[in-house]
Amino acid sequence: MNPNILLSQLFVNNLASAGLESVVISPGSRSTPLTLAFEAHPGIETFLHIDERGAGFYALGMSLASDKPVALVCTSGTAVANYLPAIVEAHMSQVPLLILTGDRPHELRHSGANQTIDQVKIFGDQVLWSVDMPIPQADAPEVALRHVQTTAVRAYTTANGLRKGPVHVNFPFRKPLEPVIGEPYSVISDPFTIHDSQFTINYSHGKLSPTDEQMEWLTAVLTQHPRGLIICGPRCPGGEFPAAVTALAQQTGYPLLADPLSGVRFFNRRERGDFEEEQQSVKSVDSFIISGYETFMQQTLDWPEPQVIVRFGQVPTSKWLNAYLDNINPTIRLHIRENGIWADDSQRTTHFWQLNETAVCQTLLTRLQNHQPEPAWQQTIQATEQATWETLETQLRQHWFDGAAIATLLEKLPEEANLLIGNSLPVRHLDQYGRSRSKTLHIFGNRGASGIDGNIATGLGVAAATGRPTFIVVGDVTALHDLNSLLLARQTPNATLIVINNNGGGIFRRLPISQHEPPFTERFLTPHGRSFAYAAAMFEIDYLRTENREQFERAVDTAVAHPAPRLIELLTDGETDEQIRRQINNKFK
Ligand SMILES: Cc1ncc(C[n+]2csc(CCOP(=O)(O)OP(=O)(O)O)c2C)c(N)n1
Repeated sequence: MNPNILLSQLFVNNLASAGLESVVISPGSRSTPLTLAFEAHPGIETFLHIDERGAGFYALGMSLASDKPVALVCTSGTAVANYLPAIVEAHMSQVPLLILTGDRPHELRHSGANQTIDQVKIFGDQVLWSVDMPIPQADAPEVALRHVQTTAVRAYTTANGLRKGPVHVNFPFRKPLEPVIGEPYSVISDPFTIHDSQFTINYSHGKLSPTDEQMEWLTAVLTQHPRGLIICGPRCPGGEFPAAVTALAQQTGYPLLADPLSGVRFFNRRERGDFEEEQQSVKSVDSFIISGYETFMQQTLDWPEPQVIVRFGQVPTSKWLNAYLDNINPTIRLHIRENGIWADDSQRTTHFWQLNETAVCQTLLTRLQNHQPEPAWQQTIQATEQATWETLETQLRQHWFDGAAIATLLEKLPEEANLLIGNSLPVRHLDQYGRSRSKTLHIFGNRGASGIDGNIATGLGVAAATGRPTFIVVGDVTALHDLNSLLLARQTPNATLIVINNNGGGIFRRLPISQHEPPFTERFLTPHGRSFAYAAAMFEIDYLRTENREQFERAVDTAVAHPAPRLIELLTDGETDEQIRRQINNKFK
């Protein structure tokens, strides 16, 4: 068999045995051996996107939703470079990706050969590991074959380590790249027929458990300081973490400020037990989860200052929460992150612990069993939260603007739905107008680098990986940026794309540059006058045009009840929307 194909199969077999389940392939010649090897593997599902930039984000979305590495395959040249935006996001948000690129053999590099660029370490520090493979040889020694196997497993486990992220493996292939006509490449080669040894690799890691000393110290800190806050930023762990951290909030009496992307703001808090007990417990957990801070922190708070801040996840989305945290003087600011990645741009963290977040919460809970929190502190914050939402919800009912559309959508999303929230205004509106509730919503966003690129592809990747009802909410400029990813929409009928079309980048209206006309409108706002009806027609997906609350509600109801590849366009006036937002904010000043 062609050694390129044989060694690609050996590599892919070992990726599969390490746990790989999905690959996103883009078409090209130099990657033929990899494409054939994936195509032939029965245990790995193959997806396709012709645009490598979108393919990168599609894989990122799949990986975000499944929390497992997803592989990418592309040919040599600028195809490789098109992965960079998704790789940057994956690196910043610790999302595992395996980037497998076809390359020319060494004799064709730096020679003027067609479609040949320098791909070795092309992604620099944006990947966790970068390997340039040897050229496959027919008579490769056993050690070279074991190297192929080992590299596959190491690539997978490095991407999926304590610190997750992208890994790049570059594959130089010398022609011929294709099987001989008639040769059955699709019969997957058993790795043991490639070479005799029964060599397999098993690679795993555990979790980082806290020490007794750490837990003793923290228990003392929490019991001695009645006024504390727990902050859950984006990308907190999933699994048992939301329940564990909210139980910790109750046990310590520390209100929990939950970012919309933390996995803690929207999750079903019902516990087993009789109905009344269940309602009680949901209510009591609910009262500890605070989500109105982007609004109430715009005013001067008459609370005493907290003494302790315990943080999880990335830097919060909320500007006002970050400003508040920067302006107070607690004794202890502890940040706990098992991946060990610093996330504090105000440089105020006093204690950083690289520990498993859930293990810390659960251990503390057993130690704090008899701890009685002081009620005054929690009551102050809960009262602020309650009053905020009372006013805010009245305002959101009274006024129709893009922020109210996000609040309406949250009401209507079914339990266990996915929401990919686009950058720019959508994520900020979700932060400000998305009230915490006992309903599990899986919320994703590209907040590592906050790009407006690839947002549609990321959402469709989330939809493809989960099969759950998926809603993708983006602005019009964001949608235009990633329009060709609509090519993937028909294969994910569980995904609805909502484009909030305010004819340009509405977020810039919030900035001081909006006072400078010209060049504000032409160079920043960038109105384009496009309707997405034509895009929907081109990609043959359902289209619903909405201009007011009633039409929007009806469109979302349709999308929930009758899933289909669909685009809902919400036409709004950016200037009015911004005025309404300011008017509502002024009620809190
Ligand atoms: C790839 C990329 N290019 C440029 C930007 C800068 N940027 C941030 S928001 C924005 C405008 C987004 O407009 P739109 O998607 O219509 O959303 P809206 O602001 O109206 O919510 C731009 C250009 C960015 N974040 N990422």
